[in-house]
Amino acid sequence: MGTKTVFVSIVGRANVGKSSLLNRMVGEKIAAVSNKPQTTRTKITGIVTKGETQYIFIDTPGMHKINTKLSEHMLDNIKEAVKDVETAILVVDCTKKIGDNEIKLINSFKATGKRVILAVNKIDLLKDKSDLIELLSNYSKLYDFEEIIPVSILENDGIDLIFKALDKNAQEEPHYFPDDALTDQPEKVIMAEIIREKALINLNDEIPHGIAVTIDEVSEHNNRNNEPVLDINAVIFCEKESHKGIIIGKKGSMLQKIGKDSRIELESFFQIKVNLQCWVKVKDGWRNREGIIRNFGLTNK
Ligand SMILES: Nc1nc2c(ncn2[C@@H]2O[C@H](COP(=O)(O)OP(=O)(O)OP(=O)(O)O)[C@@H](O)[C@H]2O)c(=O)[nH]1
Ligand SMILES: [Mg+2]
Repeated sequence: MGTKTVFVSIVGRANVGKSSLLNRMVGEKIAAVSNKPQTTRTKITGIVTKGETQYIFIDTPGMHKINTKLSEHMLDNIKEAVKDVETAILVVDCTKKIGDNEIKLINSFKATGKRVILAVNKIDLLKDKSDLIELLSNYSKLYDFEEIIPVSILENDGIDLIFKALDKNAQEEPHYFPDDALTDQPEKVIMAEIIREKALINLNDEIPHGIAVTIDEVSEHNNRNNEPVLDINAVIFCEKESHKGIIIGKKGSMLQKIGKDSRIELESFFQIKVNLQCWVKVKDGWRNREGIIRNFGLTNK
């Protein structure tokens, strides 16, 4: 049997559901998802092999206006993902009008003659599906999309149609990853992202954007019942002393909640008991400090 491979960038403005789509396609939760814009900060690769075809997805940060050094790196990641890959999925939110971010992305497709599938997401939010017709027609005037597919990633509606559309773009090539691979992210990055997602989900307002998580130590020991336990030492960084207080919460309650939610997902992902220690530290205005951004692994890889 010949093997086929297709590389696909997933792009779109913040909060439209790109990482949710990645997780759906891969069939496992590998990318952080939250209702806060700019959840994703780097390129995240998700891999699915179905029969002869390997699909390699590159999730990207949401397209946005630059406001920090970190966001410059995030935009570089998007540019590179559009440039390097022949096929893209543009994800848009069906409840939002076409905006500058969509226009910018479409212009970059035009410059490279990209093959693009338009996934019009969140159709579960529409009471009247006829509202879609005008939006789909407006998008079709902007670019010669290979296909325009209304989807609800939340309700797993239309995902099979995206796979079908991608099959047309698969090339006769060897598979780049083992057939059971899900992602190329190192385990420590997956751990840090799970914790950052739980912090994003639990915290309000401006704090989430200033959070970074590092995993300092991972080791394994056997508990009294002789079961293996993964010991994880994590640090949640924030930008201000006042934010540290909020992340820790009254009598440590917020940090406990973030830690508990994280532990449950870590145990389910890694299929092992987890003992998680989370610390909170301040790094003043780190999102504008190049060296720290680099240390956190958030520069363009
Ligand atoms: N109602 C509805 N919500 C959805 C759907 N897909 C995703 N969402 C929600 O939209 C929010 C954003 O989802 P993400 O997958 O993090 O979006 P993203 O495009 O990766 O966002 P950034 O990484 O910030 O650019 C989350 O609260 C999701 O649960 C959908 O089909 N319907
Ligand atoms: Mg995302």
